Amino acid sequence: MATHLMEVAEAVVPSEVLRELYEKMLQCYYVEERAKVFLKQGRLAFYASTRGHEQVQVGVPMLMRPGHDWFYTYYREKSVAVTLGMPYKDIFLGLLSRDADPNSGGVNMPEQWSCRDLRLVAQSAATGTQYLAAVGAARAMRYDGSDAIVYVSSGEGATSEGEFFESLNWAARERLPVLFVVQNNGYAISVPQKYQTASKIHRIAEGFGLPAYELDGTGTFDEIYRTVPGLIRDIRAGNGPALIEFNVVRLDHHSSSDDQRKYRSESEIQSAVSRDPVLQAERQVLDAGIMTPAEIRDLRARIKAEVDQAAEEASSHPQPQDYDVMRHVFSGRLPVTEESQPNFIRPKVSMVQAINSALREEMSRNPKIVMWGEDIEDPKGGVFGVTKGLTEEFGQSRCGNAALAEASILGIAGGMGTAGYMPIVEIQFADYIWPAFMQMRDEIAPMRWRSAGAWGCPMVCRVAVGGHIKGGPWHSANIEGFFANVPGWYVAYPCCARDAKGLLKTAARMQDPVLFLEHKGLYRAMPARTPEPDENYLIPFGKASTRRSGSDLSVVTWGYTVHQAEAAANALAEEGVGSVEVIDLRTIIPWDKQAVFDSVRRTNRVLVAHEDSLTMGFGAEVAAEISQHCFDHLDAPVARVGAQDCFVPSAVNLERATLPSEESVKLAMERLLKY
Ligand SMILES: Cc1ncc(C[n+]2csc(CCOP(=O)(O)OP(=O)(O)O)c2C)c(N)n1
Ligand SMILES: [Mg+2]
Repeated sequence: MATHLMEVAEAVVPSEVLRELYEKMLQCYYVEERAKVFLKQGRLAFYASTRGHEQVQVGVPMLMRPGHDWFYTYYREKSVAVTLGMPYKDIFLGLLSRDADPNSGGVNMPEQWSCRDLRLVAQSAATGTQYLAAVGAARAMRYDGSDAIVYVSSGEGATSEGEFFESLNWAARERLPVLFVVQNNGYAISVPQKYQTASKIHRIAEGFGLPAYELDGTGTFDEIYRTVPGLIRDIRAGNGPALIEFNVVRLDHHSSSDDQRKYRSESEIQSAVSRDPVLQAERQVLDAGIMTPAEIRDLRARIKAEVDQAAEEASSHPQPQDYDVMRHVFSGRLPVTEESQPNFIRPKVSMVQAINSALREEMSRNPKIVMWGEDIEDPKGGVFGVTKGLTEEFGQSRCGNAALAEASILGIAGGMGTAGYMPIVEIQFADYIWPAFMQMRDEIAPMRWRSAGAWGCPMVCRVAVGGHIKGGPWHSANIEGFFANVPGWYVAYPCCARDAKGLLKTAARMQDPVLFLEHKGLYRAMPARTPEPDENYLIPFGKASTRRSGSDLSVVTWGYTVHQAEAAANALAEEGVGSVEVIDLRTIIPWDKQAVFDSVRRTNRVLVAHEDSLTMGFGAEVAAEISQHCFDHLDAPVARVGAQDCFVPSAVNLERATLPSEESVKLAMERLLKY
C-alpha cells in the first residue's frame, strides 16, 4: 500500500490519496455487507460493524507505516485490519471461526485480529486493557531505538476504564511513541457519552500533558489530512504521544447481540446515516473529478465480487479440526528439564541475597531484561532490598522505579514482552496486585493462546507474599490459589535461597509469564539460608524437592510451611512417633504430581500444608488429585492445614492463631499417624 508520510500539502488532499482512501473504504464496506449476510444466515457468533468509523480506520493507518508501526486495535476495527492488508479471506476465516483462521485458529472471538507481519497484536475483548500493552510496546520501540510508533484505539466508552488514564500518564511521562485514537460514536452499547466523562476525552488527555485534538471522522478528509501526518511525524521524532478524539457515527447496532432501535430514535439513526463516511468520500471523489460515476460503479462491482468470492472460500472451510485447545496455553519451550547438582560459590546466603544474585547474573547475560517496580531503584533497592545495587550496576533504564500503579506495572510488561523484551517486574505486596489482575488474566495470560502461538508475553512478575512479618491484613496475602486458576501463568514459590536462585534464573529464561512468589518471612530467615549455587544452576519447573525422607506420612507443602513441617517432623522423630517425608513442591504451576503420588503410595498417609487460607487454597487441588489417583493406597483421609478463612490480623497473637504454625502442623501429623 502507498504510504503518505509527513510531506503533506498544507490543505489539499492529493487525488491519489483520496482515491486510495475511498477504495479502501469501499473494501471495508463490502466486507461489512457480506458479514451481514452471514449474520442473517446465523453463521456468525459475534459481529461488530465498523460502519460509520471507516474514515478513521482507513485514513489513519494509511498515514502510518504498515508493517513497521504497531497496532493495538479493539473489537470494532475490522477496517483497520482490511486497510493494513489482511486478505479478505483471512478476515472471513476469523469472523466465521474456521479452520485455518490465521488470527487465532478459531479460539478467539470473531472481530479480534492478529497478524505478526502486520504488527497487529492479538486482541482481547476487554474494553481498555489494550492501552497499557500498547504503551509497553512503545517502550520497547524506545529501547530498540526504532522510529516505529504504536497506534492504539478504542471507543469513547472504554476511555472510562482506569487503564486508559494510566496509559496516558505513563506514555506522557516517558514521552513514548503512542498515537491514541479514540473513536467517539456517542454510545457504549446503549449508554450515551454523558454517562462516561464530565469533560471531553481530548481535554482529559491534555491534562496528562499530551497534545490532543478533536477531529470529525465523518467529514471531508481535509481536516484529518492537515493534522494527523504532522502528529505522526512528531511522535516518530521522539516528541512523545498524542491523542485524537474522532467524532464518528455508529451506523449499525452495537453488535450482533444488540438492537439499537430500543434506545435510539428513528430520527437520530437517520441523522447518523446522513453522515455516512463512505458516501461522504464518494461525494468528494466525484466532486473533485477523480472518478466518474461509471468508474465508481465498476470499482464497486469489482470489490464486491472479490469480497464475495473470498467469503465463499472462507465459508467452505470446516470448523477447526482436531484443534488441541491446550496447545498454546504455554509455549512448550523450557530452558531446562533436568536439575543438575549445584556448585556452591558461597557458604551461606539469605533468600534476598540469592534472588539479588540471580537477577544480577541474568541481567548480565540477557540485555533484554528490564526491571521496574515501586521503590526498586537504588539507593533504596526495593522495600525489602531485593534489587539493591542493580540500578547502580545496570542503570536506571534497566532497573527503575515505576509509577505507583500495579495495572501499569503489569500491563506495560505485557506489551514490552510481546515486543521482544524480558520484563522482570516487582509487585511490592501481594495484597496490592489486584489492579493488575485484569491485565494478568485477560491480556497477558491468553496472549499466546488467543493468537495461535503468534504472540507471547514472556515476563517474570516477582511478588512479595505471606505473613509472619507483623504485616496485618494488607501485607500478608498469599495468592497462589488465585493465579493457579488462570491458564497461562507459571507459578513458582521457593522456600529457600538455593531454590529461589535456581528457580528465578529459570524463570528469567522462560518464554511465558511467570509469577514468582517470594515469602517475606523467609527473605532473611535462618532456616531459608543455604549455600549459594553458581550461575549455571537452573531448577526445572514442576520438580518437587524431597526435603526429608520418611516412611509413615507424606507432607506436601511449599513456601513458609515447608520449614514448619520440617520442624514438626523432626520433633515427631525425636519423640519416636513416626517418620515423616516432607515434599516441597517449589512450583505450583506446574506441580510435581508424580513425586507426590509416589510418596503417598509409599507412606499411605498425606497432609497438605500451606499458608494460604484453607478454602480454595491450592491444597484443595492437591488433595483432590491425591484422592483420585492414590485412593487405593490411602490408610487415612487426605488432610489439609491452611490459614483460617479470614484476612491476616494485625495483633501478633491473633496472626499466630490464624496462620498455620509448627504446632498446628504437628497436631495434624499426629492425628494422621494415629488414624
Ligand atoms: C472490561 C469490559 N467491560 C465490559 C465489556 C462489555 N462491553 C463490550 S463493548 C462495551 C461498550 C464499549 O463502548 P465504546 O468504548 O464506546 O466502543 P464502541 O462499541 O462504541 O465502539 C461494553 C460495555 C467489555 N467488553 N469489557
Ligand atoms: Mg462508543
